[in-house]
Amino acid sequence: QAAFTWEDPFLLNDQLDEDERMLAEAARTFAQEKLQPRVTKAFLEETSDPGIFAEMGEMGLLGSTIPEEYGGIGAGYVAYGLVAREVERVDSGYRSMMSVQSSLVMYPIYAYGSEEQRQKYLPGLAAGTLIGCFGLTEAEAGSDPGSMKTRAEKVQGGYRLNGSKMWISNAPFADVFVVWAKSDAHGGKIRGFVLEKGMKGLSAPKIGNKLSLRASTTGEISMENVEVPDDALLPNIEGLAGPFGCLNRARYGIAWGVMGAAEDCWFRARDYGMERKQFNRPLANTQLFQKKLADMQTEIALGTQAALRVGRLMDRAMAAPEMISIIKRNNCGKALDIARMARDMHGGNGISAEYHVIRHMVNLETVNTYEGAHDVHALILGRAQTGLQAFF
Ligand code: TGC
Ligand code: FAD
Repeated sequence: QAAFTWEDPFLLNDQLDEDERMLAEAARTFAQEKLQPRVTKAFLEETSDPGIFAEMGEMGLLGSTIPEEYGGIGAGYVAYGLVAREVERVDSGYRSMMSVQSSLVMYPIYAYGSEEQRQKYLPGLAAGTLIGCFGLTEAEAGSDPGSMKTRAEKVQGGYRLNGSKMWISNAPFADVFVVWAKSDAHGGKIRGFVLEKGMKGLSAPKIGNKLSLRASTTGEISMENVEVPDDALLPNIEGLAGPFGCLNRARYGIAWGVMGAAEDCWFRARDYGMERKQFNRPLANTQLFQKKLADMQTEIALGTQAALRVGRLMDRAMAAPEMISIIKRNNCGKALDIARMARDMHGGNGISAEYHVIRHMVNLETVNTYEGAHDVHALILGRAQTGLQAFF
């Protein structure tokens, strides 16, 4: 009879190659030794240390899929997903910092940028000496980014940008801003521009009082007649396919990341139930407690297996965006259920920062919403099955 490894029911680790295992192990050690000890304070004080980018860069965790000539490590998408899982095992906010930099800033510069743009920005972003942000969402254009109001107008030698972006991760301390705007010189089509901190008319105030994702800094981007040169335009993409091409990668990483947060909740709930006694026996010695552990184990085993499958397809350029919608939507929803369950299983202690599960729970509310809300991914999947557009 084959042995059963309860923490890794389908032997996921066995399905990885040596390089993937080594990178995941290095990411886990980094996350547990360098990030875990400071997360509670960062979350409670609603601050993130920008120095974390350089630490991640040194470990090769930023833009890991980008080729080495631009500062990446040329890793595959399974490896990228495994890193997201390890970082989010500590906190969704730290994974957010990493995935915005990797998938939403480095990827578009690499995939849609000129050779000069790649050389100028990618090595610094990979090292974490430059910090990036991605401006798509506006106050009145969230799930429907096609209705954005930000405009780029052609001027002599460049473009003038006006508009504002809302809910932008990393913006308050970003050096490099990938911003999406409708460009009059391109028939009103959406185009990407690379802006830099310090440009006249550009500011990025912090959004305070968040009760979720507090260890990641979020801001607005305000652009008042910001003039950029012609070479700030990302030359090789137009339309919503530009931002969505980046989002495919980030959403895929989230599908892995939230499984890391869910695993942390599951393991903590199990450990708590083994120790905590009520009615003269450990909580883990009750049927209801064990049923919850079984539900957690099952959803995590299925969710990580699905993420691995999509990752393998991404590495062969065979992953359709709808596959990514399935895993982003389902893994976020299940991780949120698991975190809520773990919070309940910890009783009163479950509301304390010391036990970590409520932090994961409130973080996952954001992760379930950003990069395509849970119901928006349902509509993407409904459209793919029926051919009927139900967004409007
Ligand atoms: P639709 O008509 O469906 O498509 C318009 C154009 O875009 C193309 N396209 C895609 N291309 C590549 N990958 C995808 N996943 C794509 N989805 C669509 C499509 O082919 C078409 O191209 P073309 O050339 O024919 O024009 O667009 P729609 O306006 O009907 O939008 C539908 C909808 C709801 C699916 C879409 O707008 C959507 O996904 N909304 C969610 C918005 C979202 O995800 N925002 C994320 C903001 S960034 C963020 O949250 C970062 S948080 C990160 C962190 O901190 O970790
Ligand atoms: P809305 O679009 O107003 O949606 C509200 C609710 O209505 C949701 O439940 C949604 O599912 C539902 N809904 C919407 N349309 C429909 C429909 N047609 N049918 C049925 N239900 C519908 N954006 C960036 O560009 N860059 C970033 O770095 C970034 N970071 C973020 C960080 C944080 C902490 C947060 C909270 C958000 C971030 N976002 C970022 C923005 C995020 O992507 C948006 O919040 C998200 O896309 C949802 O948009 P919205 O908030 O405007 O909600």
